[in-house]
Amino acid sequence: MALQSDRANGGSGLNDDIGEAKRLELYRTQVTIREAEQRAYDLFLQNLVKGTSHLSLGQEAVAAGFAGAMQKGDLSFCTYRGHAHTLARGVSVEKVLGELMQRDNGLMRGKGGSMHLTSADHGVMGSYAIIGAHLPIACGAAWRAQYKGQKDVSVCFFGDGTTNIGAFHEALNFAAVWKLPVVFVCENNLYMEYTPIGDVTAVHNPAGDRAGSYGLEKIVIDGNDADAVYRTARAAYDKARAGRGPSLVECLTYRHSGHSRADPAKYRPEGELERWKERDPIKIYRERLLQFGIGEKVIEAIDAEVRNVVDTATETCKAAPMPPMDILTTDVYADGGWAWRN
Ligand SMILES: Cc1ncc(C[n+]2csc(CCOP(=O)(O)OP(=O)(O)O)c2C)c(N)n1
Ligand SMILES: [Mg+2]
Repeated sequence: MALQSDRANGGSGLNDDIGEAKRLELYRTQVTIREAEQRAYDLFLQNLVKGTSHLSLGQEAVAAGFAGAMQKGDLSFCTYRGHAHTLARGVSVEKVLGELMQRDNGLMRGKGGSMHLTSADHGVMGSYAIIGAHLPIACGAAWRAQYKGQKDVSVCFFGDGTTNIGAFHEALNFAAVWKLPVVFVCENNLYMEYTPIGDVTAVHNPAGDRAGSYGLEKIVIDGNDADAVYRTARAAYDKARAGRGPSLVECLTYRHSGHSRADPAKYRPEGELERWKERDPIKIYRERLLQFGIGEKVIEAIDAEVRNVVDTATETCKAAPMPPMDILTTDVYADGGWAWRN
């Protein structure tokens, strides 16, 4: 199937429109997500991460590319598979791991856990565990920007399975009618929970083939190539800021792990994972950096720095206390309290 990454100039030709500083940032973000996610899994095996968690191993380029093209003030809306997008907006590894480990130093002092990462200061407007729930919410945020004449863009991430739920279609129609500054990003990792998306979907590209229904361009890109993702994101944000309405981008990618921590992913055909690992986004990007003349030493230094950050964060979180019980009665409502009012 032809990808449309060339349309967005996202092929792997040596086009240096991105620049070395941004490329190094895209690489660092992907490695940070990779290392933090692997650590989250190790900590789960040690029974130090409670509750369920959904990793983005293999999907790092989508988070890095879309966040890398955002401006301060742009808003991200994530699913339960949201560690990657939260880290990509600049939330520290310590805050994320601390939250997964239910520690007082966590992003929300351990109150939300893996599936509810939120940091308004970083523009991370929540992680939503109900499939499709956040697409209309992202429309609301974008409508506010349009109404107030503000220039931020709302960016909403979701999976392939989400395209078969009503809220997806309602949100797409609403955003298109109102020409809202919202970018819908489908991470097509080929599977819903355990079901291949192709088995239950009437079209080949679950997001791309539906775009025309809402008067939008079909955009299907290589979601494992951070440059292709970054360029596509930049074009979509420019369009949104110029008042030319929403975009729907389908990123083809693959999760290396199971759906959630409890899933060994036995349902995948033999060899599929190995084939996708040959197109590992971090492997692709290392090669890209080398093509652009960035030395092995620079790349290895980034790898070492990131490992150090993750190791230090892990130790800090292990030593951090659990939150005090009184946080149960704080921050329940916007006024900081918990008292019920009619
Ligand atoms: C409304 C609703 N129905 C069912 C579920 C259970 N559920 C959790 S994740 C998931 C699969 C979602 O697949 P996809 O949108 O492809 O996202 P991915 O997990 O692959 O990132 C389902 C059905 C849910 N959380 N919400
Ligand atoms: Mg999926």
